[in-house]
Amino acid sequence: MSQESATVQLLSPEGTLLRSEATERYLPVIDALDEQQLLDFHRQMVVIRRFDLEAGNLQRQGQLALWIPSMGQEAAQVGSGYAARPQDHIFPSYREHVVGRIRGLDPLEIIRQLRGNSHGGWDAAANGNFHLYAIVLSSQTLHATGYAMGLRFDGAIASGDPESDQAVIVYYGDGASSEGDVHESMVFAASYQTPQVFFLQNNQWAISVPVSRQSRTPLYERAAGYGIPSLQIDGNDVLAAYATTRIALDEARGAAGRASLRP
Ligand SMILES: Cc1ncc(C[n+]2csc(CCOP(=O)(O)OP(=O)(O)O)c2C)c(N)n1
Ligand SMILES: [Mg+2]
Repeated sequence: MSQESATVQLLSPEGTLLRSEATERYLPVIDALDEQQLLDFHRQMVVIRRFDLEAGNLQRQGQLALWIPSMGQEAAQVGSGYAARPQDHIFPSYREHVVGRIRGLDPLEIIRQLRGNSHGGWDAAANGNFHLYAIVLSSQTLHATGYAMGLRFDGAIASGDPESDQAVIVYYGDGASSEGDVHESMVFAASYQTPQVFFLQNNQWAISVPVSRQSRTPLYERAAGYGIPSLQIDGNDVLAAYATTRIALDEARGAAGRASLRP
């Protein structure tokens, strides 16, 4: 995947699939989906919004210490969540409730954690390799890169079989991208050519600080400085999230041309 400047959008505002030169690269990935899978995308987005509203209400009633809403980020999360293959490892931030649900995590586990009834989370191995939430901003990018380095050292990548080669996806926010941990992660990811996707959800705010104060350039362009290919997608477009993440993860696990690299 090379550096691309236009924002990837596969759905029109009316919800129809855009078939054009700009989208043709992604269409085979979308055309491979059947109607049931598309309905599942929609159902997951609707269900998690309802769950999110209920949890927000519980927090306002004093039943939860904290709630981290996912409203408005459903499409980015559902598309990328379904793009990961079963053997992949997911390192979330603290907002990817529906990604956890897609990987088999009971969302009540998240409620238990934020109610203080569990001491930190769930068993990732028993929940689709969906790792624990990270409240310390960006720390998960280091965990993800370390894990992805391990995959390379173990030879778990680049066999040419996307059904067994493993990859890693890590979620983080626009504010988190200002933390040093992201810089260190990207340096190691590029140096060791890790089988990994950095999925930055730019919701424009880090609590009260706008993204315009965090960066003078679009955040996805920073990746070029590390030698990491990147692109920007419309986060409200579930099909764009699915297709771009599926392709990026498969390129990462395939590690084309990099198999001879050794630590
Ligand atoms: C290392 C660290 N510094 C500060 C905080 C406090 N904090 C929690 S959320 C947040 C803003 C994060 O913004 P962003 O990365 O854009 O993610 P979003 O919440 O918008 O998804 C901050 C500063 C923290 N959790 N960890
Ligand atoms: Mg943000």
